[in-house]
Amino acid sequence: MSLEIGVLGYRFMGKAHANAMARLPMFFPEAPDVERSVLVGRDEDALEDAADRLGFDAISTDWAEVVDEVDAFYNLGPNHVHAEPSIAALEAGTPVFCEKPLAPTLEDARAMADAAREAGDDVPAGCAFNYRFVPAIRYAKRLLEDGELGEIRHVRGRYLQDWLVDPEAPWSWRNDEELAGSGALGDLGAHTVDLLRFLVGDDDLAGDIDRLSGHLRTFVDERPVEGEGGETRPVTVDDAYSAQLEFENGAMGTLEASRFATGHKNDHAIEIHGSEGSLKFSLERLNELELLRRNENRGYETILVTDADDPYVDHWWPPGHVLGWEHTFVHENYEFLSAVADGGEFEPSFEAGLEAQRVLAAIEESDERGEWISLE
Ligand code: SOE
Repeated sequence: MSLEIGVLGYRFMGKAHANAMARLPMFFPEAPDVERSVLVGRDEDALEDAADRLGFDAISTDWAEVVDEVDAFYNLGPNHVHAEPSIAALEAGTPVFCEKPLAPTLEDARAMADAAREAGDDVPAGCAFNYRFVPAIRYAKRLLEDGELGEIRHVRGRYLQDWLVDPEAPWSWRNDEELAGSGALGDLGAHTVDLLRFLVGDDDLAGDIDRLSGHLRTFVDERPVEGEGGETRPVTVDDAYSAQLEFENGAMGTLEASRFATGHKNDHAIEIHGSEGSLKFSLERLNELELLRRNENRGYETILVTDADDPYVDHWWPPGHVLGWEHTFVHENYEFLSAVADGGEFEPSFEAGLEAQRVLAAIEESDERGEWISLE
């Protein structure tokens, strides 16, 4: 029997997840069978067109009619529609996979995590932090868990894009606090915060973030509305943020993201330094991990994470036949849908989404108050 999937959202993320579901039977034959049953949105014509292209059986303009009719509900809409439909689905006992950031506000994220807790462990509620599913990131996690880097001292993460560097770039929901919650902070920073928590958040590594200081900046306050003959709308979110972190074990962290980093399109990079070694990862070279072992005194070596025994790689091509960004969606869909079929748990969960949101909210609070904020 196939799992029937309802998906809210048919643009960028709708396409990424629909593509992932379509790839599963070919490359992950052990994944449960899924049917792209119903695509949800507001505009019927656009929905019809998208459903055709993305392989959905039906469309609906009312998520409330869908959430308890399907075996899993994907919430891939803008941030301001994350909470209500996801909570309704969980209340109906339907597993939910929600795009990041979990919600526009900490309050919404808390309500979503509460709903997930109440739904119980056999109703997976996942937050789609896809970068956890890069093979090189899984490889890095294994090294860290095996203690290869020793005591963690420095953790660095930056996520740079440049699609708003032109002051005439059009206004979108991503520029609006009501709709998005925050700007570069939530959209990009959420990924980095989650990735660092995934990699070094264990108690025997850096542990939780204890306290932080944050700084936000909006460079362009108003943007033209596309096709509206000169009308502009205010930008009410950050274009860039930076933060300093202190971890439980005393490690220091620095974070940064921007939509104004000229020339950088999707440059997400992580660096970790421990007493025994260092590692570097960049999304722009996502098949590689750079590792330095202090005792070997040879500088960084580049590990190509494309071997059959590397995480997820055996499902794809022979060694050296590299993977890309879209594969991360296939991997996370495989894990999420397997959890749905087995009634098992999925990580990153809504709880992980909430933990990331707590960090984002503290960064905003620190910026507003001009002081360090404790997360305890
Ligand atoms: C923003 O440009 C964006 O599409 C994010 O929303 C995604 O989460 C990120 O993976 C790529 O950039």
